[in-house]
Amino acid sequence: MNNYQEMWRTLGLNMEAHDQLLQVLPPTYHDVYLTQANRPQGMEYFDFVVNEIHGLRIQELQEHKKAGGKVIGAFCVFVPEEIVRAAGGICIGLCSGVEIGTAETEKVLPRNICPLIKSFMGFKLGKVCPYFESCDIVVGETTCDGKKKAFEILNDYIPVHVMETPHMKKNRDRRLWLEEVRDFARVVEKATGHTITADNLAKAVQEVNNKRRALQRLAELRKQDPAPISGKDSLLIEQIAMYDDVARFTAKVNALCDELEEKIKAGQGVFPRKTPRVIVTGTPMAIPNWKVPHIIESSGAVIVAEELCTGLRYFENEVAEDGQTKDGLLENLAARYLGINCAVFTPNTGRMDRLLQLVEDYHADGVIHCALSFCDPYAVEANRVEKTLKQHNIPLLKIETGYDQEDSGQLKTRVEAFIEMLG
Ligand code: BJ8
Repeated sequence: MNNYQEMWRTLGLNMEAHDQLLQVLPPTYHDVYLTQANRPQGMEYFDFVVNEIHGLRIQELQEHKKAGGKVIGAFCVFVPEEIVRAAGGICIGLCSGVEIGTAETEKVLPRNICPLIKSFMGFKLGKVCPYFESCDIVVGETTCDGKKKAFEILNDYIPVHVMETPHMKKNRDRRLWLEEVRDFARVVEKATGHTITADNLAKAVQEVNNKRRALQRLAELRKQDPAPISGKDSLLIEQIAMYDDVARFTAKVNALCDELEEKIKAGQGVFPRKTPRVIVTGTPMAIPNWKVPHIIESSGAVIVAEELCTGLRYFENEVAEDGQTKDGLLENLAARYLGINCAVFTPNTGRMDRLLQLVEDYHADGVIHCALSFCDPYAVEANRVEKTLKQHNIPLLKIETGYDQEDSGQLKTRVEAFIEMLG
């Protein structure tokens, strides 16, 4: 990482704070990831990506920028990355999964606000994220109120384009969302200086669909018992999907799936057969937030699916590839993205139906609902999840937590008791 000091300085990072951040990651990663037994060999690539998290990928972004390319940051899986790709740009998911720059952040945001919002503001104000500092613009959305209002403040520090995401899925909401997608295409064209055409958009749709298909293939393999891969490793892959090079990432996930298919044929897995199987649902778990999955998998269960935006919601629906014109493809994009079951929608019955289906498909023994502290949409919707699962006699554990480790012991006790009950 020392080779990158000059690059980080040029990006204007706060070198002292950045060094501190980089010192925390390796020991945590070692404890959470590298101590797992029977990890597939294909995880080596993803370990390498984490090892180079502020190195090689940032260098690639800088080379892209030197050649005249633009980098666009996003915080939500509603942002259609295909549009950025079509215009020759790179779309990066900005992580927001760690407590950072709290003192600075609390000068502009209330203390008691969702840690994800605090985190992205902390990264920007503290100048510690080379991804953020590589972005030409970032894209916000009007999903929850906290994010929506925080983007007004963020706009003081970096240009922010906000997409109006509807909160219902009626026909008039669909029309509004399509207009937002068309507007976004115009914003991206202006920022990149490249015209989006039917051809470059069709190509981008196909490439991102291929990434989704690789992730779907991985998800499909996790239906097996014994589980061929841990939930923690799967989550890591889903987190990396947000910022890695699309073609390379797709190839690496497919290579990993080839290996897992062989292991399944040989009856091998990472946990013993009949290990209690859990589905995790709730707010996104942005890198490096591995707290709850680590607690679950070190308490005797395996996570078999994530009904999360860092999970199935990101890759489960593809964009229809049959659009003949640019506008036809934009319509297909708008339709696909409005299928995401985020808790900001009312009613959000699609999420309940999906959860029931997942429990059946993945032969899950129980569900853990995990909401970030102060996240009203998910904490309140937990009630609907509870009611739905109860009607079908599916055990549920509800957790609300932040990024700090203070409640880890207490959470572990609750998770262990839940898993024991499942067993
Ligand atoms: S599509 S889940 S990525 S909005 S956790 S900031 S909701 S207070 S992140 Fe999300 Fe898009 Fe929806 Fe997915 Fe607000 Fe809740 Fe915080 Fe949240």
